[in-house]
Amino acid sequence: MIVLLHPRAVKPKNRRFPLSILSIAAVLEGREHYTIIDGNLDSHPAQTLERLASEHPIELLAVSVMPGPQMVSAIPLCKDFRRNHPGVPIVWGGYFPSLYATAALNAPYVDFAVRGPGEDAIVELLAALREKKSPRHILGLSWKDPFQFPVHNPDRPLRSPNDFPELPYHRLGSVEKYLLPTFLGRRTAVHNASLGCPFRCRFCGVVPVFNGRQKAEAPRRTAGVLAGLQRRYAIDAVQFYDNNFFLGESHTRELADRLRPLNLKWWAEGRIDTFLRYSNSTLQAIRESGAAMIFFGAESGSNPVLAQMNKRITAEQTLELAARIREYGIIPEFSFVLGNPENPDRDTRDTIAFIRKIKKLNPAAEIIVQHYIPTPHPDGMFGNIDGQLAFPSTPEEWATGRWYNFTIRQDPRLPWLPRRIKRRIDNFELVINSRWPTAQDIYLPAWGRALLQSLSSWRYALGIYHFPWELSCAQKLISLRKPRWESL
Ligand code: B12
Repeated sequence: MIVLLHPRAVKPKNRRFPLSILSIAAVLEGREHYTIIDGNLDSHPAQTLERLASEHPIELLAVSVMPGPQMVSAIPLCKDFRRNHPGVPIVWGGYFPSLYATAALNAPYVDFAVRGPGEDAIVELLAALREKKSPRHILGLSWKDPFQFPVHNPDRPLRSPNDFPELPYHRLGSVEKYLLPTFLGRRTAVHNASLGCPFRCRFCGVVPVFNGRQKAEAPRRTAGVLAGLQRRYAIDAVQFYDNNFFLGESHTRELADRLRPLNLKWWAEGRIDTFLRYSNSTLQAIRESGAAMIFFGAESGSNPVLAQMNKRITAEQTLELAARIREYGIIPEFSFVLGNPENPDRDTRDTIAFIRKIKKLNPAAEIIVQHYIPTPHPDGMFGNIDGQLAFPSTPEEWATGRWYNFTIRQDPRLPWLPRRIKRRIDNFELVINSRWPTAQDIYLPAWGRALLQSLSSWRYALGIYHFPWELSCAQKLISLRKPRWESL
């Protein structure tokens, strides 16, 4: 039997379909004897793993590992499993091994690391293990050769999602437990209508994983999958997890037209320039298809900084979009990356001023304030910081407080970001998120919203952000949802 393990990553109320492991399950379905353990649902995954091992011989443990909490959960599970079953190979896939393949392989309990797409890689790895062949030919695989450690096979080209079978949701056991209420609806599903992204922004962790490639699912198939979920499980909303949801206008138009009859509310991530190129009638179609909120990487209010990031948009386009999208009643969620290493002070001031302009044009716009947290980048990291940061060389080191806080973007301790500027960024974030508490927090009571707004309005009006201790206490009391912490 093959065990597909999705270690715990989120709190139960944020549980969603584990798309990564379901994508792997899709290619095994009907061909292999496999089972899924989802640590977001199963609170004792180690026991489940041992129970399964006592019932059936396990041939391969395949683990999906995202940087951060999921990697931290993966370590003890894999360590114990290796100790109890030393002969069973363990493969890691997902963003962690894709970005840090050597660090993953430095763990004695990781034998193989799959970089990038995993559907073909797992099938080929199983065949190589069974035939006792070298895995040298498996694209996107990193592995341990006793004579040359580690071996990074060439990257795997991205294939279209249309080439693979649909996801076997029923193999999750209790599908109901994944369809939880969000601001979009009572039963929210998640879906990927494409994989990868063709842009090469120099701050983005997606570039090294998909290497500037994107492949989309046919709109007919996307709508078919969602219609199936609606029929079987009565979904009423969907969050698209695509890195870059909006493609050519005709593709988006077809998708919108096909989604419309489903009456779903949806959220997705798109590019400002792409969206601006669409005609008014396409924007209307997007709205009528159920778009409630769209996340856009605005990143900065400075054109030279945007150019340095290789973002390929301008600040003027962001302002134009903020105004134009308002007419369609879609909430834009603009994300910013603050703290340009070359001049973090000026960058922070300029971006804060720019965000204030956006809020004037469109007060409903939501603002996500990120510190710039680099990931290795094939074109060189934004801010010319190559060589300034030595990334950890093992999962254990990534799990230490210093690097864990870096990954989860809480306290990244960046050599170029003085504490006082970091504090200014955090304080501004606290003020703006209190002045306009996110519409995404369905658990926030009306009194809580009113309290945050009244406590913060003078600060925002006067531009006084320092020492917002009263807001910090109020947010703790109310435990306001933080979309940034959830990376969406
Ligand atoms: C959904 C999501 C989340 C969810 C996770 C829900 C869950 N699964 O439990 C939540 C909201 C919790 C989350 C949180 C975080 N996330 Co997140 N998240 C995403 C998002 C939007 C989609 C991931 C996804 O499901 N993709 C769809 C599947 C099909 O693709 P995939 O995962 O890449 O899987 C393919 C391959 O990787 C591979 N594969 C994956 N697993 C396996 C396993 C095996 C065995 C094999 C062989 C192959 C394989 O095959 C799959 C099919 O080809 C991505 C951005 C994106 N659009 O990809 C960011 C992203 C992955 N997240 C990221 C980050 C940083 C985080 C956080 C650390 C940030 C934070 N604020 O703390 C946290 C913590 C992560 C954690 N909890 O452990 C980064 C990672 C890169 C980086 N910068 O380090 C991304 C890329 C966002 C970004 N642009 O920065 N996230």
